[in-house]
Amino acid sequence: MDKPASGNCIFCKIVARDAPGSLVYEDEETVAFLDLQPLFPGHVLVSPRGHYETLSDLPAPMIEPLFATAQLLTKAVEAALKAEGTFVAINNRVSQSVPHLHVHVVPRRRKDGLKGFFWPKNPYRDDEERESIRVAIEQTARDLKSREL
Ligand code: DGP
Repeated sequence: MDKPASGNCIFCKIVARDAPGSLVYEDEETVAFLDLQPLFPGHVLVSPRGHYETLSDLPAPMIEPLFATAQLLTKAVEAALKAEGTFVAINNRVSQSVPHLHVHVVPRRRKDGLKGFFWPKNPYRDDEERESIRVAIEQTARDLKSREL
């Protein structure tokens, strides 16, 4: 399940070894390498080899390989860095500076200063708003799922 590299994509270049990348893991479908601008040392990015921009673009057969590698690296980062936990995240378009899908795996320690660093709390106006949003997402997920079958 491969998609051709995108000419000017830095992560495609890292995958192809045309650009330096501190690789920590690779297999047939995925690569993992150190983030150049880590939140903390040991911050790893896990990517599919093929050029898919966002999680929505990832073909279904690639979901397991990508998240299996993300899980492996979560364990490896915690153990190698003697971290207390990890933060695992994907930016899709908004706040995404490299448009080649990547899962951030960041080592975490209690009181490491990251708490709440990008999650402002925006409560629902009232129960009605929460319920209407719940229903909209539920219906859309059901529609998308039925189109898959
Ligand atoms: P995001 O903002 O979610 O798209 O994260 C992109 C990350 O990629 C960001 O933390 C910095 C990192 N990054 C950008 N350019 C390079 C590069 O050339 N090499 C490596 N290893 N990481 C890079």
